[in-house]
Amino acid sequence: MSSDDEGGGEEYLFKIVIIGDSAVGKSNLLSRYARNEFNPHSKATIGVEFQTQSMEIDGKEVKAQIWDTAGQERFRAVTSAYYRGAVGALIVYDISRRTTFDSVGRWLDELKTHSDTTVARMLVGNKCDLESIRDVSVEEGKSLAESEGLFFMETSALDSTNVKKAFELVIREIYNNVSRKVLNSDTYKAELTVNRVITFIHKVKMRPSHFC
Ligand SMILES: Nc1nc2c(ncn2[C@@H]2O[C@H](COP(=O)(O)OP(=O)(O)O)[C@@H](O)[C@H]2O)c(=O)[nH]1
Ligand SMILES: [Mg+2]
Repeated sequence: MSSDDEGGGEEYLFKIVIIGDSAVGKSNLLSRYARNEFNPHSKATIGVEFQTQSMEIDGKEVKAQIWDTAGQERFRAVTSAYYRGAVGALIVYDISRRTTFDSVGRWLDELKTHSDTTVARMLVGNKCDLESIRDVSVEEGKSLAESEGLFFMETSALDSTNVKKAFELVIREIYNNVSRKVLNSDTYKAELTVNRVITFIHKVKMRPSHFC
């Protein structure tokens, strides 16, 4: 419980999932964001893992519970439990490996199949430090994001480019949609009063793009 509770503050908890092919840098994006760490040696994660990271928006504590796959993506076996309740998603590919970009459509389908609510989605072209061996252009990433209605950023978990921005943009978007919804609905107001923790999301409206 946050200290805010005594003062009647609201608390928000949003589940965000990171998906994409194996070795695109999902685990490193999360460790860079949550702990400012980078691991040059890819390690298979054991068990489903999430990390919780807080940020303050409008003076309120907003917590993101960010889930990382346990390496099941290698076997195309990410379970529905992984997606359950997610209100945000980062769909990651590696700009130096085209096959990982080709898989984005499949990941979007899977996300859609398993989510029961609208999800704030961001397409992430990771490893943008590898400019010399780039295999997917910025334009291609941008145009896919536009056609699918996704936010888009290129990131580098290695040199930290845009990592914080990418996560925070998704978190803010979820928050904005929730507060808009709350403002307009007595049901949501009641829910807020009773539970203090809400995990809802409404439609994504803006699509700012950021590049390396
Ligand atoms: N050059 C570069 N390598 C990265 C970056 N992010 C991750 N890697 C490397 O890519 C490999 C796979 O990363 P990992 O986070 O385990 O990928 P995951 O399977 O998607 O979780 C590791 O060797 C990382 O060190 C990045 O932004 N730039
Ligand atoms: Mg991983």
